Amino acid sequence: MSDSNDKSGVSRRKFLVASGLTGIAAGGGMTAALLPMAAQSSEPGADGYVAPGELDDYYGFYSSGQSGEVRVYGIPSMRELKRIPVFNYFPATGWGVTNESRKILYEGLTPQGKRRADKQGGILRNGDTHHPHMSYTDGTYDGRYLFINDKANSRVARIRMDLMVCDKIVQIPNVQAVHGLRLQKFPRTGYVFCNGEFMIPQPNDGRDMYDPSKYYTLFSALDGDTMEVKWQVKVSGNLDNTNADYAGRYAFSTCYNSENGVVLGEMMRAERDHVVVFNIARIEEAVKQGKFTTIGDSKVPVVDGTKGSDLTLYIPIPKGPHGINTSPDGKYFIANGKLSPTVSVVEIAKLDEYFDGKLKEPRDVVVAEPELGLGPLHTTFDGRGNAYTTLFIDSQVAKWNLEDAIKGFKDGKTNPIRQKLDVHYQPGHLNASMAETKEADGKWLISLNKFSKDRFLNVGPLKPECDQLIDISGDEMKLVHDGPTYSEPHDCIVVRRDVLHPSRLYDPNDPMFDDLKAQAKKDGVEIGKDNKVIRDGNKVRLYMMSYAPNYGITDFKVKQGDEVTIIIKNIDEIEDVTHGFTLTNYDIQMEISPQQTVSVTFIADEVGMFWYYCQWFCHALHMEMRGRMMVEA
Ligand code: RUQ
Ligand code: CUA
Repeated sequence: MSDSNDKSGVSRRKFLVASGLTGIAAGGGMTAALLPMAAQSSEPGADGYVAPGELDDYYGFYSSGQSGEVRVYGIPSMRELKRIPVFNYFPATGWGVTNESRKILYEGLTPQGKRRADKQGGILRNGDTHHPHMSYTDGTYDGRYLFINDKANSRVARIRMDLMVCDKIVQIPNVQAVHGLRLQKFPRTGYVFCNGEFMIPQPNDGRDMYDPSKYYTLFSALDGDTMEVKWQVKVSGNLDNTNADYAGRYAFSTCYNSENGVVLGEMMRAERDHVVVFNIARIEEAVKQGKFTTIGDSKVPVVDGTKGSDLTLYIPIPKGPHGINTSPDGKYFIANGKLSPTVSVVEIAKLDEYFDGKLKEPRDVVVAEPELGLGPLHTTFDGRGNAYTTLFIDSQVAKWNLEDAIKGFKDGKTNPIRQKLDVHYQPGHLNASMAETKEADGKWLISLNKFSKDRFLNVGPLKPECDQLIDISGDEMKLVHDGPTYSEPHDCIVVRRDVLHPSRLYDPNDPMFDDLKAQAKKDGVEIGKDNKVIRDGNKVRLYMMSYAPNYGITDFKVKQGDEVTIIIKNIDEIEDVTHGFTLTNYDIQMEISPQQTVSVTFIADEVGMFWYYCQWFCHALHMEMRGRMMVEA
């Protein structure tokens, strides 16, 4: 497939061939002298500078916390390229307005979620995204999908990477606050693993509310292809972050509240909490053998993985562990101590030994526990044996060597710490280029700092976060860029650009348009060929095309109270000529990108003449691209 990031010009193509070679050159020792001049000058510098007109080497996919969306960045320039609406309402594209997006936002909700949505016009309005992760094949990104959690309303969404548009959302039953989310890395995704963070009465129908000793939570596995929840595991304690190995055998989650406390003091009592390891084959076998229950109106099989179960292993970890990160060689995972200055390194091969009965003590799987500094939250990797851990309280990133940490655990003296770099301020997640895959390449690291304080112009009490770009290609980490990000990315992944091949236009044959085509067929209309108004009782369906700078229909009339559906196909085939449809004073606004068909349904309840117009600046005559709806009494 051709790199869809080139422009049509010949010079751009040349550049891309050349930059493709520089990628190889980095690993293969090819000299820059072999490359055309343009390529030499357009390589992003060590300072992360990407010249005007040049493209970044990586995509960054960021969550947005309580903004409920996903953001796409260019790395290393840190330029924001796009916002993908997911759990939020987004007027620019009509997310939450169009029939197509409303179906995605509604159909995967639980019965309780649907009741809530029904009371507020059919959508849940809030989301809290934390953990964006891209689908894998054989341990590295395959560019099919991005998955993301919603802590606020306990959902998981899938984003199609060819369009960078969300295509499925499911609400996870029997849990509150889906927090940690990671994907099966091998042989492919496969499972989407997600943690229910808060412990709740089960079923949560009014029983046991005042008896927290009966609360519990669940670890869930959904199928990334169908977006069905396949099984859930009842656990002891709560669940924070999660991750998976590179062999398709285990998932593991941190727990910061093994005490089952409901107030802060109770949750902090124990010196050690734990990581729970899920033995996937054993869980699948238990489900197959019918060793499960169900909860309330949910049909999802729930197996018992509480302490003592042979489906799980509980590893005691100091104290309130938070992030959990698998090393790109697949050998270790690291649980970050948060309230302990240590991180705990677990050797994944030892999990096999434990489950085979060869190790007796759960702590026997821990092979190192270096003390790094105050408030370790998350760790990332450079693919050269080094790990990088955020220290929230110290406002630093600590670089340390994994093998030295293991050595130091045995000999009591080898110091694994290579460098500590100040970041500004209070870092949470950090992620290095391709570090969540076996192809970690150790070029760039992004530290997502929760506080920016004095780093930017003051914009009032609510300030942006400060995401910092760090060059990790050499022996020393170098801070090269401060980037403000607003409410409030938690995490990001950094993906080599050749992994992705986004479309330039919509494909009119995409199954996403099948529902509209089926309706059109019943109406005797061909979408993209006809401009027609169909009356069907008090339902009116208006089919039209848009092409710069025209709408296929410039006036139509309906009766007050009619249910009106507008179906528009943008028949322009020129890249980036997006149109829109805004119906003034009817609160309707949506995007129509080239070769896309969208629809919106509303009640024509206000009598009078109402202009509709194109709100994406598409043409010199863009202002003139409009029409009138007449609503007769
Ligand atoms: S968690 S700052 Cu929501 Cu990813 Cu650690
Ligand atoms: Cu079409 Cu503006």
